[in-house]
Amino acid sequence: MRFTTICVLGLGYIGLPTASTFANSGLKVTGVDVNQRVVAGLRNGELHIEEPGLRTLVQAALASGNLRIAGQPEPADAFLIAVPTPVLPDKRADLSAVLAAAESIVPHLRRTNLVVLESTSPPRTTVDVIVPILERSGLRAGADFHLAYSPERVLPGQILRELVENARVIGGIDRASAEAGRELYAAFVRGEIVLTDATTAEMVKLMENTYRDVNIAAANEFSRLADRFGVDVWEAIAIANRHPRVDILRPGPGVGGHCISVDPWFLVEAAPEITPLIRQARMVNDSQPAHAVRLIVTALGGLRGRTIAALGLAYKPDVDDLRESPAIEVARLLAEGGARVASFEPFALAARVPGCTPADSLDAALRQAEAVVLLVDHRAFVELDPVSVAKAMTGRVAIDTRGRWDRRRWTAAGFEVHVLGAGKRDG
Ligand code: SAJ
Repeated sequence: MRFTTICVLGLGYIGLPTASTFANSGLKVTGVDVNQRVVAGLRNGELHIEEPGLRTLVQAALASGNLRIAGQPEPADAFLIAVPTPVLPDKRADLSAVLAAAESIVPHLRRTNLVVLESTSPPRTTVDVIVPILERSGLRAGADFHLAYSPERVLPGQILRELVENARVIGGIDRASAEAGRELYAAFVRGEIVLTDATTAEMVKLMENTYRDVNIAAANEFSRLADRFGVDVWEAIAIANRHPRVDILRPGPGVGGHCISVDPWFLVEAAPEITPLIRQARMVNDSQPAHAVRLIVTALGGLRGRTIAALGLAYKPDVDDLRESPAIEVARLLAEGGARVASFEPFALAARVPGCTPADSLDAALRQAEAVVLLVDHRAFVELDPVSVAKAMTGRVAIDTRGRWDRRRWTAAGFEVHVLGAGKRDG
């Protein structure tokens, strides 16, 4: 094995599980983070992020002696950059963490090293941005050291399994770099390892998340059309999806998380004049919280003084992640419109939304409520018993922005039920 030591820069949702998995596969890993609180916490076995199974994985890696946590990089056979690339308020990619990480490697770079960028990045970042930085070492990319781009593609909530089982794309700046990447990741990847060039690998990552965003935007627009034309979008999608070449995703209150709601902007920024569809899809999904609020306004005949229990604030089911969450935006808009909103997020009880009162239990959220709104389809919310919910509330209005509640059961329990995209009334 050519790689025995590896330095992982960035110990977040991707870097930490990746560093720990390499360590548990027998490599000597230095996990680096610039945040001193993260470094201090991890040295004591304390995690700053939530992901099923991650604590056990990290503790095993630390206990084995193969994972060391540090504040700066050290010489190693391979360097892996897994730092965040958020978007700025004007939707341009913020590459500052990637640049800083690459610069921090320069003093330690040696002949035959491999450097891998994993952070989601605009097309050509590896060849146009990373190469010149690393060549400040005096070494030549390709001739002296290997360089590759390998996107992470794991689903939050299932990171540990997907890290190992998913197909892994490795794009080298040349064939030898891609081959070196394959040798490194073969330490733990069980899925297929596909080799390509660096810019193709960057595009693959952005295309995957953009495809999903555009598909959800179509579903969201279908939900608006269904509301307009008296059609139940859920029934219509279920029927359309029986077509062998159609697979429409689910409408909802919008698209959140730090991936799908962010990555398409990298393509729009890189080539605005040829990406009108991608930009428009982003705008449809970003305006969907306001559409959900319109549904609620119609259902309640206005917002001022109405008491609403908002169920869920996370960006998707059964995670604690609140980043870019459309549920938060809906709750905020309801409060801004004058409603008295009790918000309840069982996975993040400390979550706060401007203008809303956080509830520490479902009962506390429902107590004063005339309306209950499903914003996140956490399993516990989907499985709620409408009869018990009715007993806990003062009113009988149920609004489902996720298309998950059984209308007949909720109606039978005495609720007036409104579902996003269900323009058609029962019958
Ligand atoms: N959503 C809908 N309707 C749907 C599916 C999702 O409204 O039918 C919403 C969700 O509620 C959520 C958002 O979209 O707000 C994104 O959720 P998600 O589960 O689709 O995706 P992420 O952001 O958690 O993870 C994605 C994944 N990408 C793809 O499935 C193509 C994951 O594999 C990537 O690794 C991850 O982005 C990433 O890090 O880029």
